[in-house]
Amino acid sequence: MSSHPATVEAQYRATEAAAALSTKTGVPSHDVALVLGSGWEPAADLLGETRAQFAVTDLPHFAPPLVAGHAGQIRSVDASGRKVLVFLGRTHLYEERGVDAVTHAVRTAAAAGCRVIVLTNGCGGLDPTWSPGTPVLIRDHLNLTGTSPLHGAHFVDLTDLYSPRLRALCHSIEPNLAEGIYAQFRGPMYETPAEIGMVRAMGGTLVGMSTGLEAIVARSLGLEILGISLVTNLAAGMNGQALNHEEVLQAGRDAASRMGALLARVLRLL
Ligand code: 8IG
Repeated sequence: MSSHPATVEAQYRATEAAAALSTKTGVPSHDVALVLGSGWEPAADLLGETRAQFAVTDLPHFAPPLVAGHAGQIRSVDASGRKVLVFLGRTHLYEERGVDAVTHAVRTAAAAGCRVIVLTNGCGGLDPTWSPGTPVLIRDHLNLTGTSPLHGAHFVDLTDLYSPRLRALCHSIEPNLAEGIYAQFRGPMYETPAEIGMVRAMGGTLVGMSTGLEAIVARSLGLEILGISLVTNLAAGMNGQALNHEEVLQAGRDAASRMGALLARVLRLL
């Protein structure tokens, strides 16, 4: 089956970005991609030796970040010989640049040689035992964005989207790591308490504005996917308090060293 023209174009843009990446970094090919979401950026410094770092906009077709706390940088890290392509920040659906902008980093990572992608995010939690700063492995997702990141009649299987092998590997490091079902909303507003009730009824336990669409494209390109959420707040309506973006960022900073240590150990075992 031939690809939809929009897929061909997205892949062409990714090939151009990957070529510029290898020129800029001097690294011909990367092994693992890591997307660091809200609150995860400080963990980047614990992963290994930084070989290059620059703004995402130094590569073709990347959009500059809109959101405070989303750094918009690309870093090439050598983690004991493993070449890790780190994206500090991402493009979100609510930025209204379209699904191809949201998934350009994923397509670029695949074009750069990555076989594994680690997608992280900051999110709300529906389990009251998950205090702010709790990491949770993503076992599956609910795509509640009303959109798809794929173009045309591209039928992609999403069984075991979030790799059981990689989740088992995380559990070998942290046996008590919780697992959850991530519900992706378009945002940028947080949910209403009624919507959190809907997510709960659907079996969701994490709510956020990223990751799911990226995972779908990663699967379509044959990457193995690990998803890890950092619960930075209790989901709306669960504790009688309003949600505050600055609190969300602070919960991430507070958890950064633990997250960095976890990611560094995961990278070594991949
Ligand atoms: I950080 O409670 C963060 N991101 N949709 N809901 C949604 N996204 C989030 C939340 C949240 N917390």
